[in-house]
Amino acid sequence: MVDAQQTVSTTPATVTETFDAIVVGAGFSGLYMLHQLRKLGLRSRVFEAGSDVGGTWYWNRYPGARCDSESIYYMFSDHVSEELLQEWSWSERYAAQPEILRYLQFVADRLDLRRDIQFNTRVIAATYDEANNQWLISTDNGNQARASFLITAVGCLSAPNLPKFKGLESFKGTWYHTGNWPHDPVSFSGQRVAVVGTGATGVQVVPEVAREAAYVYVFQRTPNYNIPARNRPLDAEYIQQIKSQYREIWHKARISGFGLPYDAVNRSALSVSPEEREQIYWAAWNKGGFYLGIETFSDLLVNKEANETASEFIRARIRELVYDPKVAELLIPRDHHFFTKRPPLEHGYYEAFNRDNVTLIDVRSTPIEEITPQGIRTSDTEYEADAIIFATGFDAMTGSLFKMNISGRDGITLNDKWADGPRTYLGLATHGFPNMFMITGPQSPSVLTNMTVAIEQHVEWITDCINYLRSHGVRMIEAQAEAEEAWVNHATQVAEATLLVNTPSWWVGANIPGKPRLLYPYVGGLGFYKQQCDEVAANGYRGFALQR
Ligand code: NA7
Repeated sequence: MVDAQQTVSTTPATVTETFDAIVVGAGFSGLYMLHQLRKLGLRSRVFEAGSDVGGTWYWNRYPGARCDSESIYYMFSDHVSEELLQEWSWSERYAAQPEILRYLQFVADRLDLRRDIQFNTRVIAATYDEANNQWLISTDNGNQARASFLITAVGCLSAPNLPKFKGLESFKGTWYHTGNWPHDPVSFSGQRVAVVGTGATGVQVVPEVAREAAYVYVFQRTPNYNIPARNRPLDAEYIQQIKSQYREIWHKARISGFGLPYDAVNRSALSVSPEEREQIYWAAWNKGGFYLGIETFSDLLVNKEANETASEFIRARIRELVYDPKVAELLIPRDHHFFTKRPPLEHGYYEAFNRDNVTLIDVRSTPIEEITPQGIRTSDTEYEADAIIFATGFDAMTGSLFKMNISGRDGITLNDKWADGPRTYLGLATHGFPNMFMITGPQSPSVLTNMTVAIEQHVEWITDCINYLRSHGVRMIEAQAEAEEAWVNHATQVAEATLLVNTPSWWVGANIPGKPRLLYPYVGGLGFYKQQCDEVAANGYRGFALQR
């Protein structure tokens, strides 16, 4: 493998440099987009803030960081490269961050992508220059570049959210945000560590740090329905079997609701006897992972009574797993339904609370009042800590787009246009911002799916679209206001038919003060969504204005 540092492109873009396309971000989406643009013969440049490829897997290096999608499905498919698909073998059912990062480095090297990626370069402004029908991109190293197309590949969870805690600057220890973890090794050996946040990230951090640190305080505001991941090493025989079935696997994943080749069911949780229901839940629980939400019953996300049966099942498991009944009760969610917030997958999370060196603090009843030089003070106690880990999530879906200061036609900024919530056509484009595409933008399935499958679908749609524009002599494409309005209404209607909109979560923007409340990802299912995108393309890009 080629050394990343040696191959980092050292030629910065200059104001005179013009590309056919500029892609922002070098994670899964940016890498595949670049590969596809090259195949079309476009001169492209990727700007990446990190010093290497990886995106999410470059930044999230915290202890215990792993993907919650099964590794064999969380990778580039045969569409990208049959050869790489057959060559790469995962070591575990859920790959840990270092392995996923190695995989993305492997892909970047083998597809020779690095020479068109400018690392250590953050886009600070992107302005549509109407006179020239070009995007003008400014970066934090003072350079500018122009391009006909702007494609954002910035990820959905890439703007870390650090809540404003009074007194943080006075803290004498070291503090970290999981989404911006240091590259040098961090040791918590012998330390007292405070972990704030118990979402998918905090749930991964706690058992890992508990094994190493002298003491761990877990500050929980809202308990989650954590599902056992049941991670395991993957043996060569199993990997071989999967590799021989990939064609069918990817097909099934692409037409599925969640981008996973699981067997969708069509039965209500209320249509079977309590005994049968229990059996079905147990089978999924023992299998581990998202099967509990996907392969059990089809009405868990739309029917409260049906959902309550799954919620109760998990509550009973928490009572069994956690020895101290008082702690177990604190860990049991009651204020929302299962899967109406992203359920974390856990790797010994509940068992961690049976250890002598772990204490759960319920900050709902005793809120964090301030960070002190010694630690964290809640309304009733001061907890002394040598380190604080903030696992407090992200300004999801729109946070990173807003940070780029994008302005479209007539100087309208994306931030202003979306002040009351994102308005997109298919989550791919937005009116007033010609020749700009968003990979896994808001109002596309994105975070409600296995991301790599959603990413491939978007990248391929954008590639086909650009190819069409070039072969039909179209210089400019722009989502029409009416088509956008119809898509926003459709996405809203589908969302409102589910229980997701009523639970405060990052899916609905509830974790960021002042953020408009709506379901940011599209919940109509990936397969159905893909059909709609394909129909738009087949009808000459219906809903888009094309200018020759
Ligand atoms: P999440 O899921 O947004 O979790 C953040 C956690 O931090 C959650 O438990 C929050 O409690 C907690 N939080 C946030 N602000 C505070 C304050 N001010 N005080 C106490 N606790 C707070 O982010 P993750 O990084 O865990 O996961 C993001 C996604 O990454 C995940 O869903 C996967 O898709 C991968 P709350 O629930 O808001 O009460």
